Amino acid sequence: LVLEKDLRKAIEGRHFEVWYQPKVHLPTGGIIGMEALVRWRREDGSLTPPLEFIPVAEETGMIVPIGEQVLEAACRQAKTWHDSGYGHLALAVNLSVRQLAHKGLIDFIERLLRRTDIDPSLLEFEITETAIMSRVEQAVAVLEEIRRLGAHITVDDFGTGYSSLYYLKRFPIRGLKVDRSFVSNLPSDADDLAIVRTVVSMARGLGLHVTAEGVENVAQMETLRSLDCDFGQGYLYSPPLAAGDFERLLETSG
Ligand code: G
Ligand code: G
Ligand code: NA
Ligand code: MN
Repeated sequence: LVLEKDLRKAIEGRHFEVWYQPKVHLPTGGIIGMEALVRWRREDGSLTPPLEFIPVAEETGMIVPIGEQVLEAACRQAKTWHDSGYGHLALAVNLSVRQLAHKGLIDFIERLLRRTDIDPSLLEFEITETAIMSRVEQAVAVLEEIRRLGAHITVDDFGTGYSSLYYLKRFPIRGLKVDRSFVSNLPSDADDLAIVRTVVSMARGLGLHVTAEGVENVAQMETLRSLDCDFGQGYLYSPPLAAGDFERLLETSG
């Protein structure tokens, strides 16, 4: 309850920060974009990670205004980076079940795209398969609206939830993000190796991109490259960074 009350105040005061983790093109190692990840800056200056407040925000519906603040800040930041000559960086933003169910979502995104004037095709929403499957018909309608606006959808934490191969064919998605639990024991775990190889092969056949998350070492990276995985994200490249630090990373990675 204390957390809930503090969260309400944080929404009013806009006490959230957006941090960015680079997404890397595995064959070349170049940064192609970033995932926006929310953090809560407390009054004592400390930073509260999403896992400590997203569940409550989700239960109470507060994820809707928080998500709007995150999306707005991230789009403005992406626009600033594009205008500063950092290239066509893709921006990935997470969407939860409650946000998908919120009636105002599409209007909000549409207005935001107009206000910030960012290229919609550079905006990508990460949605877990669990969120999609929790109310399939409603989710499909929202995904189709997002596509109509020119933005893209990636299935997050792929392989961990309850899902159906049927939706990969039917839903307007661009890519799959292989959950880090399948990446962490590469290359020694033969099962994980087979799973990632199969996911990549299936994705190829369906015309989808594959991103591996949780890439922490060179052996994992090389294995993912040899499996023809498109993109990687993880501590090997960089942890999530505050905007200023991310900008320095862009400068040094040229
Ligand atoms: O940044 P970190 O790895 O601690 O994030 C933990 C979890 O919180 C991730 O699963 C991520 O998807 C989720 N998360 C982070 N930022 C956001 C956000 O802005 N909106 C939503 N809905 N989830 C987020
Ligand atoms: O899928 P999700 O949106 O939860 O992923 C983002 C979360 O994963 C963030 O909380 C981030 O801090 C965490 N993360 C990012 N890279 C790595 C990594 O290489 N290893 C591990 N264990 N966690 C990571
Ligand atoms: Na994500
Ligand atoms: Mn994930």
